[in-house]
Amino acid sequence: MISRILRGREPRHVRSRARTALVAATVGSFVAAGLVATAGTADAQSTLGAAASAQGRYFGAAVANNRLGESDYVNTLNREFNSVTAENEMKWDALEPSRNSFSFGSADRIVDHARGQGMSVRGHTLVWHSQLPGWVGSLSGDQVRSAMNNHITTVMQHWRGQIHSWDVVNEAFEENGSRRNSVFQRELGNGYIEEAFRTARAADSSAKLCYNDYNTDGQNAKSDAVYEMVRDFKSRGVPIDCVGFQSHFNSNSPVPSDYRQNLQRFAALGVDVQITELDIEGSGTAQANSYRSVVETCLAVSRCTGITVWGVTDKYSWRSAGTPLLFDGNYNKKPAYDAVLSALGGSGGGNGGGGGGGGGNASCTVSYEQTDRWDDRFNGRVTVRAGGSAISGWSTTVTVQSPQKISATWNGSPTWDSSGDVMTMRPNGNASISAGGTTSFGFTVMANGNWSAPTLGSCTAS
Ligand code: G2I
Repeated sequence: MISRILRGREPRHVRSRARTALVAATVGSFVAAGLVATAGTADAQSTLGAAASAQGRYFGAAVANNRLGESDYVNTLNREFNSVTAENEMKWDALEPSRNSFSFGSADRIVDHARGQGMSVRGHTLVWHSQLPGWVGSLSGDQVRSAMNNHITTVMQHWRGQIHSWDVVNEAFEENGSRRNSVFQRELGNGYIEEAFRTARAADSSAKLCYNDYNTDGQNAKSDAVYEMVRDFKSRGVPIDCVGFQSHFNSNSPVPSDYRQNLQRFAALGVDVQITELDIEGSGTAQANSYRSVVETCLAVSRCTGITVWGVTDKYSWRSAGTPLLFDGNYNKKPAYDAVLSALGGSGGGNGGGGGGGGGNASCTVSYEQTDRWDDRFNGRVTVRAGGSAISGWSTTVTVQSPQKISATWNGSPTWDSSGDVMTMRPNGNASISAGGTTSFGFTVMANGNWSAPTLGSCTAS
């Protein structure tokens, strides 16, 4: 039954074979890589990611590659979040500083870190007027078209199957709802956004494709223009899966009173909505209340699939002076953190700790994502996350639907029920997990015509 025992990720040659098969296969209903099934414990969750996961959402942070060497930064990231966005490393100037010469190193480090932790990744961003290298601005006409399509294709194929959602086009509208005067708009006209989305779908059919913007959180001329574009795309079959609402708030631009209605009207068009760059300037109770209302808004909209805050700690925020994030400069949890955790249904934070959250009994949660797909089988990964206390053992079940068969496993010790459909997985050298920390195991499912995701039982910790 167990034909291969591997540690960690699939080796490179297996991964590239998967990519070849993926291109050859007709996969109209490809399941996006990402968190698709979760199972929690009866206990309230004590980290943002675990609490969001129990609500069927992700909770992410923007991260900077050059902070990943700082232990408090990385420990807080690993403990609390289950999704990441590269704050700058996937922008055009970082990835393609000169024409057709790509440098993926810094962004690869972020993606590898996230995947090693079982976190999903948001890709930010492919087509944007800002952080655009000078050479793009000096192109004209069809040169812009080929540069745009080449950039989208090369970048998306580099991480094919590894990015949950891509911000394909970012900030293309002015406040009055007209199109922003970028090189793309000037040289290619209104059709460039549609072309970018079509190119993106062809490059990685497993990624959700988002349009992302700021000051579109409430209903106004700008969000009306984006709404009309999404409505038009959906009616004509232009591929778009999600709309990102950046949600940078401060006293001049507070959380709008019609936030929920606005997200809901987009969701009603048949797209997911995501809160992609949340930060709220302020402090204390006022800031906590604003954060709480944002979380409640997302939970009230069933297609609001997750929230990303625009940084881990106030000290590295792009608006550092406004202390807009959930952890202060010493990585202490702020009142805003407690408000977010409790709005997500979690508990056990407490001010100022910055440590591992609340104590209590050993607990864990599990989440599943598909990591690869061939024309006859797919690979899945289950991430096991400890609750507020360190654990020294765990087990969970993975149930597949006949005629599916699990043909290989790695990073775990499986046992099987008599039908062969229910696998109970226990540790294989990865029993001990620190509070909020994770491990993962993986497996291959022979689809035999059934491509449904396996279901997970609850996680039992000791
Ligand atoms: O401006 C806030 C965000 C608005 N939505 C799109 C996001 O991509 C954008 O992020 C910010 C980053 O947080 C900043 O870190 O984008 C800025 C650039 O437009 C980023 O700032 C840049 C500085 O301008 C550069 O001088 C610096 O080299 O960050 C770079 C890396 O630290």
